[in-house]
Formats: sequence, structure tokens, C-alpha cells
Amino acid sequence: MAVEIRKTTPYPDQKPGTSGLRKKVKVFLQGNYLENFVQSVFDTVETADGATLVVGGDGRYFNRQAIQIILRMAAANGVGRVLVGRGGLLSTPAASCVIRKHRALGGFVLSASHNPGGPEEDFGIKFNVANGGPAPESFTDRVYQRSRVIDAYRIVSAPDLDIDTPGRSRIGDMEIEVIDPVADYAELMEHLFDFGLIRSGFRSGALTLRFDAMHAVTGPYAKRILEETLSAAPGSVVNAVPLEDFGGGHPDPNLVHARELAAVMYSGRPPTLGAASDGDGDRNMIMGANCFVTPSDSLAILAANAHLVPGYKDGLRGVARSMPTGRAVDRVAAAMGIECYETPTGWKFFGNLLDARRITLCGEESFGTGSDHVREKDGLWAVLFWLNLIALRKQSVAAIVADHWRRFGRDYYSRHDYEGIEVPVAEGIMGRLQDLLAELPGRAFGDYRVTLADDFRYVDPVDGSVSEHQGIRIAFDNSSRIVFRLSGTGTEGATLRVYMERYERDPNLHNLPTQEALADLIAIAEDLCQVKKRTGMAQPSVMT
Ligand code: G16
Repeated sequence: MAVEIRKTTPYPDQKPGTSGLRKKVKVFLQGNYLENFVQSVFDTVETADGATLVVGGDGRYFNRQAIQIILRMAAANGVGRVLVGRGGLLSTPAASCVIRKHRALGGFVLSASHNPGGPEEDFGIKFNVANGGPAPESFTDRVYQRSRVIDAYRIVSAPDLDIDTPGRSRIGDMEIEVIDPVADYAELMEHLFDFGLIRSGFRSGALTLRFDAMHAVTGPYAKRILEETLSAAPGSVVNAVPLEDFGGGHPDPNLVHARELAAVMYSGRPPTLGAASDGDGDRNMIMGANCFVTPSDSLAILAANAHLVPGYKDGLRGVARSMPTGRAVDRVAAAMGIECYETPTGWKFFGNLLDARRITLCGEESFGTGSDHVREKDGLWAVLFWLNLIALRKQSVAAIVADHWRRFGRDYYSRHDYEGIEVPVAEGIMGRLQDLLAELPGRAFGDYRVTLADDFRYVDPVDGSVSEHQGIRIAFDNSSRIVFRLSGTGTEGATLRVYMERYERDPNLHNLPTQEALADLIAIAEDLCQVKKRTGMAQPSVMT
């Protein structure tokens, strides 16, 4: 099969963000945009000769076309075998699972996660390495450098392949196997959780569920595992058919975008557990009857109870959270006498800690929780973990949360996002905060005295690599904290994220409305960053 070497010219903007390259579909459709990025990855990988590659995505608009291009380029770059999810589908955690199980060189995961899909919306591509996790910064930096000078890409001519029928086919010497996207992942879940116990909970009616797949990739996984295998009542999984535009919705599992689910959970007869997942299935939102569990609390609760669940019965080696994530899990780690690592935002930073077996569980405030079972965060895994806990403890979600707060205290937590800010204005806000850092320690804002003000710098404890400028941290003497950073996943303008948390030990004060409990910090944050004043926005775009 003749390999064509086609000339191309570089694009200046192919620097991967927090999680891969995310752009408007229109950007990916121009010239050789996708081809340049894919070739830059192949040029960065030492050799793809004869190796196995995994390809799949969240089913959004352009997923299928992108897969056909990647297959033809893989054949031209010497790949021996490609595993493709049927219909082009593979959730991000399932892709990680398949890469690990089949000892692949890595995989292309096609997704812009929780960003909307469709011809006018977003697309994304990310390369995961052999451990199943997102490529580390040292790799993505080299991909970016390559993309700035690339002058040719390799491709073969071949008709489009059938990616909807399981089975094998070939392009030249390269074999393509269309696999069931759910099978390997479902098998892994069965090893981690007590499926028998969860199944009896559903069968007896003690356990009821509403899982909102938001017309994204988790639908087929949730139907198979929750309804078909675990006997959740038919219809427990809603919006289960993946659509190219997610039904026009925003597949972001939070109280704003999963509002249908939230309405059910605050209605007269809510199920025991309410949950939602995002575009590519790596995020999760957990709710109980009249109760929302913050991702930071969820991580802490899973850590505190992990030894009760089969996959973690030997206990945890350590835990980690991203820097802006609430510190509830730190308290659990301290009580257990295990290490708690604080990493920059981005799942890729957990990879080394997991590979070095320093941690077992990790999570982020951005609705991501996971463990050493794969190298991505995992939405459905978190839902199964909660189902297992509820079935075991025979308590409601609200009761489990309240018990946890009684034992460890409550960390009130909220993130305020200001979206679509003009980039120079956002840079001005961050610049002002930088300028304030030196003078903040010791300064009082009412009852809050600053004990630490810095720009977070991470030194990876495993390989010593350094990541600078990972967000502004301002801590106060009453165990409160404010963090400011710019999102690295948006595709238009800039998004300022303001994270606030306050610790409360007194059980009589554990049931205040969150925004009320954080009112002082919200005012201090505005005083410091002046986002409302500088943008004219009266309110955050999203509060979680
Ligand atoms: C990605 C990363 C996460 C990160 C999140 C938000 O998630 O994998 O680690 O927390 O983005 O990042 P930012 O605050 O920079 O927008 P996902 O689900 O979008 O792949």
C-alpha cells in the first residue's frame, strides 16, 4: 500500500490545554488541521511500528470523520493494529482501560468533554500514552513544538472503513478491529465492586436510581451495566442515546446543566441516588434525595469508606487532589495516616503518582474522581462506588454525608466561573493578583487574616518535573481559602474560576446554605480580583 507524503504548513495554535487540543469544529475543518496534529503525535512517539493503537471518542460531531483520517494516517505511520470502539465510541475511562488491557502504545481520544457539540460547537483530540493516561506535559510540549514546524504528513488512500460492525478488516498491513466499547470496561467494574449486593438492592427496591447520560457517551455503558447487569429498573438511565450534538444540551454534569436531574432529586419522590456524567464519561455528579454532594466531599467520602468495597479492601496507599479541590480529603488522609498530594489541575498530573503506587484514589473539584484502576477519571466508576456504599451501609446519601461531616467537619465549598471574558481583561485580573501576592501575607479582611499567598508551583515528587503558575492560592488563619485560576479547557475568550472554601467543625453549623456560609469569602474574592468591576458581570456565569 503506497504511503503518500503530503505537504502541509504549520498552524500556530496547536498547544494542548488542560486536557488535549480543544477547538471549534470549524477550526478542525480547515485545511490539514487534524492531520497536522495527528502527525505531530506520530512524530513524537518514538516508533509506532507494529504497535497497537486505540481510537475512539464521545460520538460528537466530526468524531466519525476524524476516526477515518486517523486510521489512514496510522496505516501510513507503521501502526500494526488499531482497536476502534464500535460506532467510533469509547468513553475516556474505557479508552484508558482498553489501552492498558491490550498493552497498546497509546490511543487517540476524541472529545471536547463537557463542551457542547455540533457543527458550530467544539471538538477535541487527546493522545493517551501506554499507561492509559493523558500524555504528560513533557510529551505534549514536544507535540506542540513539532506542530510549529511540521511540513508534511503521512497518509494512505483507502475507502472509509465500516466502524459499526464488530470484527476485523485491514488497510494494507494494518489490522483494524472494531470492538464492543463496553465489554472490557464492564468486566473491570465487576472486579472492583460488589455487583451481587448492588443487584439485590435494585431487585428488592431498596435501591433506586436515576442516571442522566446527557445524550453523551456513557449511555450505552450505563444501560448495559446498571440496567442489564445490575437490574436497575428499566428507564433508570435517561438520555441514554449518544447524539452528535448531545441533543443541543451542554453535557456538563452540574446543577446548572443537569437541571432536569436536579429537579427530580429535589422533587416529592426522588430515587435513592441521582447521578450524571459528561460528554466523554469521565466526570460524575452525585446527588441523593434533596441533597447534592460536592465533588470534593465525594472524594473524601469515597476515601474514608474505600476499605468496605472489594476493589479497595486492602486500604489506600495514599490520595491526591488537584490544588483547587476542597481539602475534605486531606482530613481523611490525616486521620488514616496516609499521604495526600496536591497537584495542579489536570488529570495527567495524577499519572506519575498512580504509576509509582503512591496513591490509590484521586479527584478534582471539576466533578472528576478516580483510582488506580485506569489512568483517567471515571464517571460511572464513581456512581458504582456510591451504589456499593449505599447498599452496604443501608443509609441514604444525605445520611452518609452528614455522618462524614460529624466525623471530620464540613468544608463548605463553591466554585464561581466567569465565562467569556476578553483575554486581555482576564490577563489583567490575574496580573493584579500576582502583583498583590507580596503584600498579602498578614493582611486582615475583617476576621480573615492571610497566612499564605502564592502562585502554585508543583514539583512532581516522582520525576522532579516542575509546573509553574498553576493558580493563585490565598489561605487564611481560620482554615479558609480562595483560589483563582484561568480555565485551560475553554475554546472562546477566557474563563476565570474562583474557588472558595471554609472549614466548619461545629455540627450545629453544618446545614447552612453554601453561598451564605461563604458570603465573607465571596466578598473578599471580589475585593481581591475585581472581576465584577472589570467585566461588568453582575453574577458568575456558573456556580457549582
Ligand atoms: C479536564 C481535565 C481536568 C480538569 C478539567 C477542568 O477535564 O482533565 O483535570 O480539572 O479539565 O479544567 P479547567 O479548569 O482548566 O477548565 P475534562 O473533563 O474537561 O477532560
